[in-house]
Amino acid sequence: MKIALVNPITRRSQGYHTVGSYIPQLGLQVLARLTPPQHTVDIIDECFGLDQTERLLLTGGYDLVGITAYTSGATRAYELAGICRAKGIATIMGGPHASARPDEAAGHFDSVAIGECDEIWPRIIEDAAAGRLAPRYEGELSDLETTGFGMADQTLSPINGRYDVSALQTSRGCPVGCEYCSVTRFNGAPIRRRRIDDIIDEWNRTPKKFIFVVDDNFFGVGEKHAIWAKELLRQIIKRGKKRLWFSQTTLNMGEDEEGLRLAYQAGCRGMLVGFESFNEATLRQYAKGINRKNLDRYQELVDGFHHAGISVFGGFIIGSDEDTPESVAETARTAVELGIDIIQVTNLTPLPGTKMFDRYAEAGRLLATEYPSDWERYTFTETVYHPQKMSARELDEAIYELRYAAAREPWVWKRAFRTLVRTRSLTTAGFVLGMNRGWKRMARVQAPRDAENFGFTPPASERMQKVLRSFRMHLRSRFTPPVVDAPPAAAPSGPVALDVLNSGPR
Ligand code: B12
Ligand code: SF4
Repeated sequence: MKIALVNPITRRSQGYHTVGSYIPQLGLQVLARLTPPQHTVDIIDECFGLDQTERLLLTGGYDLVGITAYTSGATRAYELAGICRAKGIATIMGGPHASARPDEAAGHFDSVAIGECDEIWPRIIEDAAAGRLAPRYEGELSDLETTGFGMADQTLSPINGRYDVSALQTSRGCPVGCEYCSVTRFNGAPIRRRRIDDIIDEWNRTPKKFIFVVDDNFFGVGEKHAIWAKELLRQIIKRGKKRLWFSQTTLNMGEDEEGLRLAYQAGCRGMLVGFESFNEATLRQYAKGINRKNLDRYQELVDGFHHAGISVFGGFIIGSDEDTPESVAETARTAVELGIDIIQVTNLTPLPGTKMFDRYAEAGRLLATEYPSDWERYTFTETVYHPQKMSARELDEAIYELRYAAAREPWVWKRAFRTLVRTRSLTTAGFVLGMNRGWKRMARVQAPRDAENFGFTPPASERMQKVLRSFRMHLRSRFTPPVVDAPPAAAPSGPVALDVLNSGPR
């Protein structure tokens, strides 16, 4: 059989999700490696654009098209499945959205695979080859150590583009169980670790110099996992090819000096840490106990990463029942003060399959409910529900402004310079510069959609303007010369209410 594995991307936020850098969709490389050798696999990743997909699918001679999808990509996944099915090509959907909404997916695909599919993929292939694809398959949370699952085909490149970095996973699962996240439900609370020898073997076969280690929680929250993670790091130092890398972890890693030192020595230059909020009630609502417990230690923990030479990519989720436009700017301000190197501010988004989605749906607070077409609005760049203390529009305005404030060249350079001072690592500062430039590019690509959404007469509300004025003054007082830059290139030159967008020489 000839198989195509596809990563669909929503049209609405193509730029936001993809321009930062081209990262492999690891699940597809994992399935490719598990495919029996008599079959061939092509990957088509729409992070490189949507234009070619239909032609590639219809002229590629495929017998089976497998599509993964995040929720935001589900609408596009259904569109592609329709195109394939009309031509008689068998289709199967897997990944986070199919796992959350299998019945919906079943209306568009011949078959739906739920959960982790390492173990069942060879059976799916066998069934497809025999023309008896079952309507539904359910995967299991396999023990990665005994089965050896989790290994990806690192050499397989998409047929429609080239990734910038490699992706690799050392463990799956997370015990924290945040209300807005589906990981604990779909990948389990216990952290399941792969064999260290397998990881080193795969590490040494990664084709790129930079690796995104896509673990849900690299360092974990308990001693047992920390001991394992440190042993892994020692083995990478000893036996692994020299690579720089980046991963995701919880805040508590900031207190483990030894773990951080080993991580730096093993090439780690940044960790994505979900701070989400500085408000205790919000953290309680998000069920993010690990952060709530450490709220008064944020500075110490951030410093821990910096002392080891590792930058902090801080994720903030805005729009809780406690948030107001003022608290949005306040969050960004506090993040700057803490010395977060890369600041990601996204709209709270209740995703199907999470407790948060059920709570909001039950309370009738979801705005975007024309499914499946509205799934493409679940991108984290648009408010899809009614916030409590502001309107959805006000929340969008606040985040929109921050997006552009953080997409300004002087800001980007200053973050890198500050990182250099804090971490005393040139490679870490270089990483931060690259990431913040990625955000800048993303904001530019996002500009036409923002223009459509806001008509570039936005942030009109007086309340919002006041908040942003104070945020700008704060930035200016921290960084001299003041933050001044041109508006994003793609932005139309319509009347813009806020000088954060149109100050500067151009
Ligand atoms: C790495 C990662 C990223 C990377 C993505 C890299 C890339 N190439 O796109 C980055 C950091 C860029 C990212 C961004 C985002 N992410 Co993310 N991310 C992850 C993470 C941590 C790991 C994904 C991974 O590679 N797993 C390893 C592989 C092996 O697992 P897998 O993909 O699930 O594949 C297995 C099964 O699902 C199944 N399977 C998957 N596809 C298919 C297809 C077929 C045909 C079959 C049969 C089976 C199958 O088999 C595979 C093997 O078992 C997951 C958490 C998680 N554990 O899933 C979140 C996760 C996928 N991300 C999520 C979200 C929301 C986002 C963002 C929207 C967040 C944001 N604020 O912007 C963006 C959007 C990105 C986009 N492209 O649209 C959500 C998605 C939930 C949802 N319902 O949509 C997750 C689940 C985390 C969460 N919060 O709940 N993310
Ligand atoms: S700590 Fe991260 S991976 Fe774990 S449940 Fe929370 S958001 Fe999900």
